[in-house]
Amino acid sequence: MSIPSFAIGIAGGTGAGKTTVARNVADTVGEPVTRIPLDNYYEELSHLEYEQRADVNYDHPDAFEWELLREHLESLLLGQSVEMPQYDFEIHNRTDERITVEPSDVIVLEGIFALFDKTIREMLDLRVYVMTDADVRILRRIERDVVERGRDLEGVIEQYLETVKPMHEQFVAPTRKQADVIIPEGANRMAVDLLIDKIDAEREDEGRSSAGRERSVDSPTLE
Ligand code: UZR
Ligand code: MG
Repeated sequence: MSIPSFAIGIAGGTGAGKTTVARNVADTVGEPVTRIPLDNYYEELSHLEYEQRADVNYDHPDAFEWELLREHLESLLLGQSVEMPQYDFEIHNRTDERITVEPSDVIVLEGIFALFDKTIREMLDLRVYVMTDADVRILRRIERDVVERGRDLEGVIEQYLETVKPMHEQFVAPTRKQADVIIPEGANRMAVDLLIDKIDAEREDEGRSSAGRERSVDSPTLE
């Protein structure tokens, strides 16, 4: 267990390629990286029926349990493990299991609202916004929801127009102004390399750089 030396936040719209960037950073750092997917911090909704849960606006900041996320990020930054909730998109709810997540040298917080909360932003060393055209994002979103999450096309389109798009414009897109860096497209090798250089420089100060490790950036995947 270690006290993390670097925390990075990766925000951006749905389908922007946040997960790909987070995974590339994790792979390139070479050592275990502690990933915090914001999805795991959707509010517990067991008191609602499935149909009601399906109608929740998951693109609104109120859908998240911010207090728990703040607590967990703070604990990890202090070198303490957390019991992280797990989210199941098929049932629109948290699962019963929690997973023990240990802090490691680098922490990566990833999700549409990774840069939304001021307290959380201040805990991060580097704030990144992945900016990808809306047409590319919706195409990826359709593929992911239909192929991987078993949703029907009409439902995905309706949800996109009714909540995803307006909430993106109102709440997600403005957070790019809170970013230190804006990455065009998820699988942008140069951008990921620059991020790694920055992370390495900070960690070198603490004597734990991963410099010299082989770099690899894979293509975007649907997640
Ligand atoms: P990413 N989301 C669901 O579709 N169902 C849920 O139960 C919880 C979340 C979606 C959410 C948002 N919105 O657009 C997306 N809707 O997950 C964020 N509607 O995930 O950043 O990986 O696309
Ligand atoms: Mg993702």
